[in-house]
Amino acid sequence: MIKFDLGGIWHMEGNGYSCEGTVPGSVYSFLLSQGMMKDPHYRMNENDALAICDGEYTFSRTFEYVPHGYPMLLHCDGLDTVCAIQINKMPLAQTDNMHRTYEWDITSFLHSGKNEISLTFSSADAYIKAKQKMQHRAGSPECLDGFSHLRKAHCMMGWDWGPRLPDAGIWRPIYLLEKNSARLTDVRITQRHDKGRVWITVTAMVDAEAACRIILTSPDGNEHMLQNDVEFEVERPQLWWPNGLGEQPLYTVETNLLENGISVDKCVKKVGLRTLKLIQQDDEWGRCFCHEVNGLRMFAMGADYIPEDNILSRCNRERTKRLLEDCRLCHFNAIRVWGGGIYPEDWFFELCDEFGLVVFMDMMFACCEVPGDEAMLQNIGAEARDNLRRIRHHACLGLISGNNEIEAYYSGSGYRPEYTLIYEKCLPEAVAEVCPEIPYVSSSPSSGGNFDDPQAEDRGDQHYWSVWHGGKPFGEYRKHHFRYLSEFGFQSFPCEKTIATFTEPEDRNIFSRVMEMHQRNGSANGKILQYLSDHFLYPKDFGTLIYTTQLLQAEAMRTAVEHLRRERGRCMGTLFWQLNDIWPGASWASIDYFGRWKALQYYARRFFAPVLLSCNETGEQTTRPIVTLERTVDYTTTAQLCVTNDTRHPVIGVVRWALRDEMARIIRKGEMAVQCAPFSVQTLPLIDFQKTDVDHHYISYELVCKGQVLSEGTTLFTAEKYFVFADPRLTLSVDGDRITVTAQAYAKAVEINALDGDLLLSDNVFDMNAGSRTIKVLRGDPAACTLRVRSVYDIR
Ligand code: BMA
Repeated sequence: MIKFDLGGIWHMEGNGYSCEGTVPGSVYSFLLSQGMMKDPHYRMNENDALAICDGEYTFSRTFEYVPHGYPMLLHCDGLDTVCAIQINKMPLAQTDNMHRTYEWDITSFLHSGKNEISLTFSSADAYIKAKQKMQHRAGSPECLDGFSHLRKAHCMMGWDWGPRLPDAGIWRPIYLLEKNSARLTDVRITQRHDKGRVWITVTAMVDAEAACRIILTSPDGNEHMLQNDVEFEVERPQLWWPNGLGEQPLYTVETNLLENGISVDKCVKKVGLRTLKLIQQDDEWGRCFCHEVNGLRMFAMGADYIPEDNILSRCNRERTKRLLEDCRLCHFNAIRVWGGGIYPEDWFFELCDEFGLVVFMDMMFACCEVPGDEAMLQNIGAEARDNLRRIRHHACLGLISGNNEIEAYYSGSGYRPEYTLIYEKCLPEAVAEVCPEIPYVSSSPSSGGNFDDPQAEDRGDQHYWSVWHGGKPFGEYRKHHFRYLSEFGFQSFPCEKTIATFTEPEDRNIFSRVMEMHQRNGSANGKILQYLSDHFLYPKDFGTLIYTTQLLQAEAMRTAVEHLRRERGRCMGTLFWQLNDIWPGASWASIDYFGRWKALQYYARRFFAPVLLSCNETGEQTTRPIVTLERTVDYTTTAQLCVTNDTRHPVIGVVRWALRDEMARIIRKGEMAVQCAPFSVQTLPLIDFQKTDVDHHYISYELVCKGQVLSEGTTLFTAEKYFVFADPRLTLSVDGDRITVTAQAYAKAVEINALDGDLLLSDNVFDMNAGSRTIKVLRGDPAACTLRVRSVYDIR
């Protein structure tokens, strides 16, 4: 097989535009690279960009061809989406699914010398509008109407966190293959584990008579020759574990197809040796939902992942690597790929293998009624096979779900039979054929199928949105007992540096036209203000408001995660909505479009720590405090501290707590011995503070093991707005890569803010009981930044 890459410079023509650009690339990436369109993320530019995609665009280039008497194949890894392909002006094929790979024999279209290939993309919006007219299909209201008719990443049509930028183009590699030899048509790697022993089988499929040479290289470099389709026992197998539970050793399987001893085709894959099951067994609380790795039931911790950019050619391995590294840094051991985007690139899975992130992947269907006619089912079946074949060998791939929220979405839909055909027949059939070893559930949230109560709390994974969409107070999380919570979230605004990239100074008010353009969840600003009024004093300016929204978000997620980790055993997973952003704007993300951590990501580093000390308190704020009502209502002020140990080792130490005043002076204190077995929870005796002065008193707590503080925090008994904070007179000093903060009084959510640069810190947005605290700079140069520090005291 000889490969001729057709990537590189192409010409694009259409809709009044004519320019050169780089393939893989798209209408937007071509026009942007030539300065022919404005940045669609800036101010209101999205509107112009949307209009640009209304037309038809032809991408073309020429290539030399010398006939050698062998067939020539055209291979396209991704065409987005409604596309007609011509070779030398002769129609070759039409495509309508960006998630598929296509290949055609084009030999008869070619002549010796210069040949031309052209791909004409027509408007996706026009396509879905025409289909929608014939048959109406419901879908998320933030999107272009009718998006479910086309197999194009739904979120390119808009979402409640992203713009409508339905780009078009050649979004993945395109190349020619001269078929001068036999070819590897498939390489499948399976594992068998039994009592610590592991066998690997590599099954290479070839389209002609030819020999395969298969070499297995262990993580320490030892090579072994394998026979095709013959089980091989791996010597001293090194098992792959999720982050925090062990190492991530990877073995390389290199398969060469030989003709006369020469390699004519090659496939290299990395595998991790592990078993990774989904356990759904009846128990005292219903039915568990839990990943089991190498026989160990793990508590999944992480977030939901969406596409990283509207312009897909701007995504790359480095960007994804940084994002996933940041997950690992914050103790994530799992990540869910949400179903309204794209099947991620190979590098995403390779990095999840390396970093130990178990992937819970939706197939690419979200919140809409996808038609289930014969042609669509065939299209979807092919799409599923293409992608599952590409990713199935990855150690990280732990669970596949048929869709995001569509089962729940169909409660009143007349299209239920079609739902069943797609998610309960077509997709599971593809999984059974291509990768039966990977667990499949038909939907997230899951019910067991057949519309059997997808919202049930006692089984399956759950999406819980009564906090946020339902407007319920944060304390509501504690009233629920989920088995695995794969979505729950709270919005915030990105930092001012990020807002500055898409606004002018006059736009910097959250209700301005430009800011609202970058807030895609219709009722969200009202919600933010509602929750703000429950918790904080009214922020004095835009910057303080931004900081406050990030605290609300972080506190909401902390309340939920700490509760779920206290319920370890009954609950076995918590993935918050959402990890990242597709553009700069308001959203549920913990890391913004530019990779900047919001307060939530720093909180996650603490609330996902393998050993967690958390506090389940009662106080005035346990339910939504309405001053006139609740003040007259009797409430208790108690605290129940709890240690969650998600490690293989027992935690033996002491928990120290103190009731303090606003100056952080100790009023009462105590300590309790802790002996918490591996993978378990120890709930400590309830501490009753009687009628403490909730406006002036708070509690601090820390877990100390072998002289080291493993986890710590503070808790108020009232809303932040009522607590009478003293001015902590925060100061900062920088010494190399260390930053020291000092506080003269209790300081809540102390934020070190680099106004003009980007710093990643070992900790940030933390509470201080007065005194000083030194933080390490993990990324960036503090000497080159103007630093500011603030805390909840400054919200007024
Ligand atoms: C969920 C997700 C997304 C959405 C989010 C916030 O249910 O599946 O569709 O962005 O809620 O509304």
